Amino acid sequence: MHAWPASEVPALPGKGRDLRIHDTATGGRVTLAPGPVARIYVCGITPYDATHMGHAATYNAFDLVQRVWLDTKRQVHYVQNVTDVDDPLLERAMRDGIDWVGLAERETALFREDMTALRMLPPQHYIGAVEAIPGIVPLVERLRDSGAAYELEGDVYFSVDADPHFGQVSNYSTELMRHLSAERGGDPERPGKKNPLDPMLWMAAREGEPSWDGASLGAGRPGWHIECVAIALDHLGMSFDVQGGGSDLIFPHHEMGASHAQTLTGEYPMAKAYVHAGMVGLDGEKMSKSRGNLVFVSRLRRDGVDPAAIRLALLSRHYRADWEWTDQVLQDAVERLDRWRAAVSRPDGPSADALVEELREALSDDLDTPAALAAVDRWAALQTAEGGTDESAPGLVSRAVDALMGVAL
Ligand code: 5CA
Ligand code: ZN
Repeated sequence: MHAWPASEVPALPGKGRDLRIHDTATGGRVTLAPGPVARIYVCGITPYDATHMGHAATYNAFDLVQRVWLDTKRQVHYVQNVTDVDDPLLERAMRDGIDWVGLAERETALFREDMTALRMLPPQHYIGAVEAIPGIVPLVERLRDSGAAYELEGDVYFSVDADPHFGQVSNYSTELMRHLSAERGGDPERPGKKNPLDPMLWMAAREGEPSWDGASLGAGRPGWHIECVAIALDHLGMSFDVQGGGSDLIFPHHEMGASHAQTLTGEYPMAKAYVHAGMVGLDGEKMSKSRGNLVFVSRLRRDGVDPAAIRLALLSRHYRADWEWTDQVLQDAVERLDRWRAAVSRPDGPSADALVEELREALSDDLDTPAALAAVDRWAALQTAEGGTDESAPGLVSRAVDALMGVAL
């Protein structure tokens, strides 16, 4: 699959700081010191509806991770998937009486436009589940042949007990895992499973549903977690720097994915940090396609909202917080954008060298965007109140805000 066009990332004077970021697995902060190429996998969309503010907030967080790395003069190797075949997508296509392939293509195209408008950096490898199937089948066969997976009425399940590290991403209790498994696509009640938590690796072809050649597995389609593992291992290998997604992916998705990868390779861990963004809600509930309480990026764009204001709205909340989208959040962002643009449009201003260092410090400190915005606010207020004589300052502020936060002033 093709991704979307990259917006340019201006180079800043000096060098940024190594990223310190909260890791779900250890429950604390880790300092990531990748080699010359930092490696990141971020779970992509299931394309059955348009990009809402929750998605955008999550992708914003992982875009910032990359901008901090780029500022340390590293390269970034970024991989993202598209879950272009899965139960929710097939169910939506069925409900609306439309072709599931067409639905996935249409919503993926819209996602690319939203990401481009928001100046999110594109992945180098943007891979659909369907195109990953030839790589998934041999992995499932290997797991089965090594005894880490088993068949049940034609379907193939992963045995969580095969991984001694199972449970070490989420650190959730068995009871909570069971509850979340039922809620998020698992089938803990199905009779015949070795462990109720075991997730499906390969689903045998069902009447009326699409299926693919699975070699010795028989015709069918892949489970959700193995999809991301196959793509990540293929393009990044083990021990990549960041596995990212929203906090609703901690369990089962990232827990199971890590177990699949660790069992396949005998190496631990799959990722050096498991990083999760908080949930964005609307009217007291998590914004979600299945609940239908959505504010779409594309809708706001059609209504004439500047994408830079949408991005500033996302940046105004810390990525790990759960927060509510409101009209006020957007209104505040629109006003901030106006203030910042007025401040950088003057020919000179107060020196911005210290501001660049403040931004670097805030963002490398677990992506503290509220602190970063406050620092720019202070510079803009000083510019408005007193002005300054540094002719390079307004341009430097523009470049820093773009390079580190993806906001074009
Ligand atoms: N295709 C899978 C991942 S492999 C999937 O979860 N797709 S998704 O379309 O449901 O979500 C895409 C990303 O947006 C995930 O990282 C998910 O955690 C995140 N996300 C979904 N809803 C919200 C929300 N309300 N707030 C913040 N992030 C969200
Ligand atoms: Zn995923």
